Amino acid sequence: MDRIVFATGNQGKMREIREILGDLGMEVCSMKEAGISIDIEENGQTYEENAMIKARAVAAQVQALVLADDSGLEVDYLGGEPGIYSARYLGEDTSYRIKNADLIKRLEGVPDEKRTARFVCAIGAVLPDGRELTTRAAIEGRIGYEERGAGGFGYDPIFYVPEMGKSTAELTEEEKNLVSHRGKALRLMKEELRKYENIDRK
Ligand code: ITT
Repeated sequence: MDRIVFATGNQGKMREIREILGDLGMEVCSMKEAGISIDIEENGQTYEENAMIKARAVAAQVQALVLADDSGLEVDYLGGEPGIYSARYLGEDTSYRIKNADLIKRLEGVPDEKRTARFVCAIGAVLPDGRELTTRAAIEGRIGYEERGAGGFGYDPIFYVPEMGKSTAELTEEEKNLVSHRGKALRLMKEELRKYENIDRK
């Protein structure tokens, strides 16, 4: 195995993923870079199901280790919304300015202690021999009162991490990867993969 193809079309995710997987000593390419452009219907009921749907769809097109990420923001006061529908919330093409403003509005008047939320990430893997693996992790936080920070992507400007006193959009990429749902789930996946095969070339 010398190449990982990551089944995502989200450039914000891809930036973080390259950094987190950088120490594997393997080429990490997006599905676009691997020459794959397919429309994948994410009709699973869980993050894990959707991650495996994406990973399997790309694995059917390429001989490589294929990984996929399915993630979302769960707001407790909204019964876990938008959850697995985070990318599709208010429409796939709606700007995050609007999505973030909408969530803040829905939490108007809600006190700090009831603004709890988490980012969740499941990573799915299809190994070149067809074996499948999943990992999952989360980061706990709160929905802020306004957008803060210019880093990250998506809901980062409204996801406030109390212990850090910052939103995830105010963290450097390195800082975010150390604590984030994606950073943790991908590191767990690296551990799983190492158990299966010595893919760590360093
Ligand atoms: P791919 O399916 O192509 O990977 P996607 O953006 O559609 O891209 P998901 O279906 O997994 O991916 O949706 C995840 C959504 O959850 C993402 O679009 C953001 O709205 C939100 N999200 C997940 N992780 C996030 C993070 O680290 N920061 C901000 N928002 C995040």
